[in-house]
Amino acid sequence: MSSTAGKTITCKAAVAWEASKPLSIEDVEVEPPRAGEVRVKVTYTGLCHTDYYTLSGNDPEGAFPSILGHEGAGFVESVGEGVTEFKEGDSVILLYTAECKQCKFCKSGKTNLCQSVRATSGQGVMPDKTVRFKCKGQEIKHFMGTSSFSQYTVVSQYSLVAVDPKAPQEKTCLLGCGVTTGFGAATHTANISQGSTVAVFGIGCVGLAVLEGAKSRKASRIIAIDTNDKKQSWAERFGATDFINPTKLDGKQTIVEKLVELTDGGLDYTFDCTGNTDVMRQALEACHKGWGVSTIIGVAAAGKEISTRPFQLVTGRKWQGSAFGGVKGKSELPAMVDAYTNGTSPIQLDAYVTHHATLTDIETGFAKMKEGECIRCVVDMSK
Ligand code: NAD
Ligand code: DAO
Ligand code: ZN
Repeated sequence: MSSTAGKTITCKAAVAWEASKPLSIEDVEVEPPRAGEVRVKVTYTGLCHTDYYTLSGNDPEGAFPSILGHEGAGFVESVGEGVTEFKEGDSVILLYTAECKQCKFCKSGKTNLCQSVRATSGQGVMPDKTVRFKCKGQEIKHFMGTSSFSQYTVVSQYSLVAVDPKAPQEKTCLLGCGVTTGFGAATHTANISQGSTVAVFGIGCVGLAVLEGAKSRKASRIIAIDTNDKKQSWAERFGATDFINPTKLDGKQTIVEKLVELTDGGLDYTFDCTGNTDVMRQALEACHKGWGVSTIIGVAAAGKEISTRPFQLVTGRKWQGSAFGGVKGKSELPAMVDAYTNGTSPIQLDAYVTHHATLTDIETGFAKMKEGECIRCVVDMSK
């Protein structure tokens, strides 16, 4: 048993004291895990736009003060009463989309949206409605049931999965959100079929992973669309056959008209990976009449609504959404990690990491993310 088991651990964490303020590196106290919980030593975490979105105060579920971060990997430090699935030293990936295998949602076989801890994780508390973090005598909220911006975190036993310990956590942490989300949206939610045509709007981490999913399904044409020309070479490297910058069209055609012309009536599958509701509409309307399916992955700003003429749907286009790519974390991530370690994965996981940061300079990492040239910044939580 670890020497820290059963004791409160004091460690460093990036605390979000209030919305729109920089994260503050603090000494935090992390209580031992209670029944059904696991305490994890976080080694690496990716920075995702959702962390920034919540920090900006735009997330209706955002609660402060809190410890953000949801794309994390690490080792189990200790387990609470009744936990048999994990032991000290297990290499794990945190799951902001939990999987309990027992709730109505898990058992339905229709969705990955486990509800076992959803109500409490959305409120920034553990399933027993209390918190495990304290700083300067104040209680600190959890985030998405993960809080990976702390050197130690406590999560529900449903919010993590054990994976091959040989796999490098500085890479596998990315499977905790962006990469799995895009790849799964293509291969699970949309279930792209061989020979089909695909358009991906927004070529960040998520969009690149959609491209890789489409390529793995042998789509015949994969059109990447981004307002940033620098994304062209990225898109091509990840499987795009074409790249369009919609701001560089000659003015005679809209992006929808251009796509419909290029694909003889529209695409079989489109994806929004921007979070922009106008783009979501473009993605839907660029679908082929009768069968085109558009998948929304992007998270829109609070209060935004989508619209289209209902006739777009009456005439056979389908609009759907995807969270965590429709992937069930416990059931599916171990095999995705194994494919990575044995070299058979269709996902170029290493290539997504363009920037590095340390916990102490996590704010620099966020700044890089906002500059638009960063695909993913991975934070070393030990420094
Ligand atoms: P990102 O910012 O790295 O990438 C977005 C890309 O969209 C950028 O390259 C940007 O240039 C491009 N873009 C912006 N406006 C555009 C426009 N009008 N037309 C075409 N391209 C445009 O973001 P990311 O990390 O790849 O995440 C993408 C989205 O997915 C975000 O909204 C994020 O919150 C969301 N997300 C959703 C889930 C989920 O489970 N549904 C999970 C993770 C992330
Ligand atoms: O309500 O059951 C639920 C799940 C809500 C979580 C959906 C997450 C999708 C967007 C998150 C972005 C990345 C963390
Ligand atoms: Zn469940």
